[in-house]
Amino acid sequence: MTTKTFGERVARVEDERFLRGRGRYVDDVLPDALHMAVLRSPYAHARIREIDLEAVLDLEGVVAVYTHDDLSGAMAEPLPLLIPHPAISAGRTQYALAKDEVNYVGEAVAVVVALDRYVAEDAVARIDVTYEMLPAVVGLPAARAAEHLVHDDAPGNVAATYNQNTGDAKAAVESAPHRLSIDLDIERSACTPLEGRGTAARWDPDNGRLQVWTSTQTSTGVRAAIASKLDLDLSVVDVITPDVGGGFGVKVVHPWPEELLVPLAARALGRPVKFTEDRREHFISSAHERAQQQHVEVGFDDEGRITGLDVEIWHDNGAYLPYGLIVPIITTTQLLGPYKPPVYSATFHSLYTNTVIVTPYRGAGRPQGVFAMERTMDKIAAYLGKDRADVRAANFIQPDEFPYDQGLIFQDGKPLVYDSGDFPQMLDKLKALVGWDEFVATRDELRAAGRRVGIGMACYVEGTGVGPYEGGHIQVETTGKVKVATGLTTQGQGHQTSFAQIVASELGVPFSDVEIVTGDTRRMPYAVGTYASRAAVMSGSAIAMAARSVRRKALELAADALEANVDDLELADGVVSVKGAPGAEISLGTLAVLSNPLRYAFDEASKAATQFSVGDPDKVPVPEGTEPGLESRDFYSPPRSTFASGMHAVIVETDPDTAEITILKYAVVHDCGRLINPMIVEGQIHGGVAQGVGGALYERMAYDEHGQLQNASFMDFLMPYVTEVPTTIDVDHLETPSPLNPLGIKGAGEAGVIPSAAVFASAIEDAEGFAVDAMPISPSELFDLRRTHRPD
Ligand code: MCN
Repeated sequence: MTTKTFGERVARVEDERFLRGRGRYVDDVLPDALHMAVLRSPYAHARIREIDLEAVLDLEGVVAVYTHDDLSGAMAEPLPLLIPHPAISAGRTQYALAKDEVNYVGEAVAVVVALDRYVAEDAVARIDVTYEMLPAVVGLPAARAAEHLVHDDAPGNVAATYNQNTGDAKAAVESAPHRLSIDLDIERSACTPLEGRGTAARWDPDNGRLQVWTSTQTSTGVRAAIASKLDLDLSVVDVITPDVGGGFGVKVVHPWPEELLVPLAARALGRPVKFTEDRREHFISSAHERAQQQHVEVGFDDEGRITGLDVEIWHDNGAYLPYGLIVPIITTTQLLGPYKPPVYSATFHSLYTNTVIVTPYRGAGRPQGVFAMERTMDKIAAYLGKDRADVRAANFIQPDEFPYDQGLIFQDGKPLVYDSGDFPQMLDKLKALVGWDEFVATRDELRAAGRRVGIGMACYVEGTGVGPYEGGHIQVETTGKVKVATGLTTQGQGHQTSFAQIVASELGVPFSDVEIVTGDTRRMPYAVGTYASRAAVMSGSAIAMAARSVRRKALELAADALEANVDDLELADGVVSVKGAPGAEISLGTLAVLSNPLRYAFDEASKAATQFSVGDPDKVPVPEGTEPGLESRDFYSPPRSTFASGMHAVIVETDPDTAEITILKYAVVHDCGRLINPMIVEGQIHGGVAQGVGGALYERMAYDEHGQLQNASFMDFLMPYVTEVPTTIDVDHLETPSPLNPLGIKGAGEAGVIPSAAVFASAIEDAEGFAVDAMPISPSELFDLRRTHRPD
């Protein structure tokens, strides 16, 4: 029996297609489309004096050229600021094509549509723009100094300053038995999905319909933006998300200029148009994240219990603010992790710089918050001469304290309340998994033998499954196959498998009979998207609810057909049977036939409709009050976010000469409530850890003082290879079910990356014996740090 697959390690059904090269990405659709190429600003800050198109218009193969002057109506207005917040004092967003001014290298200035990409790129190179250079503000120190401004109407380069607190933290720190002041620094990094951004569009003038394929995490968000910017009814715009080669946050919600310009050109020209981003464009014109400077004041007692925590953060939001304050709000609210400081205050300053915009990147502000909190824990332990695990344990929220209200407002505007968890048990599991006590006991021996080894740990919580809602539609075909649609998109998370497991288990059908469709507005027009580790909680719950409705309906139909009571029926493996009456059964496929006013039966062998009738004219085919068809559409809206949690530990060895950092052991204990598919969750964690290794040890966006990105290619941006990622990542699960949703699940998609910077800083500091307060720390940075701390 394959029905009860919830919780099983079912192999991912989507992988065979990908492994055989049969994935279908945006660049594979509309092969005969015209190509769009983008002229991007070569300067970080400049006024546009003139755009001369003369050398382009006559070029053979060029079909159209657009600058800001060619845009009208809503398209000529700035792109939306997605999540407004009252604390925003200067909320600037960019135009689809720059108007008068450019604010980062890579900002779109003009587009060319041509017969092929070669011509389009050649034409872009011939556009002659006269710029008047302005001083560029690059990096947080320059933004804070505010000697120059990115936007004239943002004094001090401040987009927003915002405080949340649970009391007078300064006073609490000052009156504490012990106090520490800590300064921390985190660099910019980037998501770098292997497939960059891409959009293709086709306009059907006869029906007035626009079809758009785009590599997005939010097809309905793109659809809404296109409809409003191009002044179209929502119902005439279809957005279809084909396979997406990774998103990691960069493909969420806010419409990219190209996602609007491609449909605009397709409609204007009456021909299909396509844009495919190259790697350099991705680095200089999509989005980055992570850069923050942090100052922590902490007061604590002799046991290491925090009595007051006062944090100030300077957050680099880049040249514009498409996402409002989401990232710094997440940093400052989820910084507290599994701990319960009695008084907490966090202030952040979101600052403009003349660099690529900042939008949530997997973990979205949490890695920075965890860095601040976990560095603080390690420093308290060092100050008191205590074990780092013990100091953490002394500050934990206890299992009997859930639901635990941190007294803050979360990014969704709701109170920050942890729903469930067990941090002491998690710490015990982590220590056992990594061999914490054993390593600490033998560490000195290893060091005496000349080895620089160190161990570190980091803990975090993650608010997952944010609202407002997500939907699921389930339809049983007359063949007995089950078609499921949910509106959010998929980028490699294994939704086709894990959602099918939910349906198989809830409905009582074979796993192999379930087919999942995601991210197609034709199938599910109402949806939000895949971000914030929300798909399992949101779509998973909606799909489960829809499956339960279909199951109810199937049992009612079967009761009628089999002349039995619903209570006497059972549904498994796609067949409803009367308990204890062998042979009294009916398949879901037949019930689907019976639920249809126009009845036809399907012959499995001949694959043909064998009967066709209008049924019994005196009898409605489905129970009274329900719609025809064996199907249901349900939506799930959570009362608030559910909190996943986790703890990571790593043992590292650093080379005394080259400062190379080798990972000897990496261990993860994770709690995402009930596991739908432990193998998929572990895959997500492994992927997150790999991404975290990159962020902690190698990757940074290397801007020069003029705002030119020096490493905008995979030759120079050090993404870790398989040689840098640990071959074994030990994962253990803890399941504290969420009381907030029907399946008891919490999200898992970002978990692996969240504590990486903190856990590596902890371990490298332990190995080297000096403070590691800036991330990333590549071998060359470690080498330099050694020189500072041990000049001999
Ligand atoms: N899952 C499960 N049991 C749980 C929780 C989750 O089996 N208790 C499964 C889910 O059913 C799903 C997967 O784990 O198959 C991840 O679920 P979830 O935590 O809901 O995360 P999302 O599906 O919403 O994915 C978003 C998350 C984010 S925010 C980023 S960024 C990210 C990530 O997922 N980007 C990814 N993982 C990625 N993985 C790939 N391959 N590519 C990306 O771009």
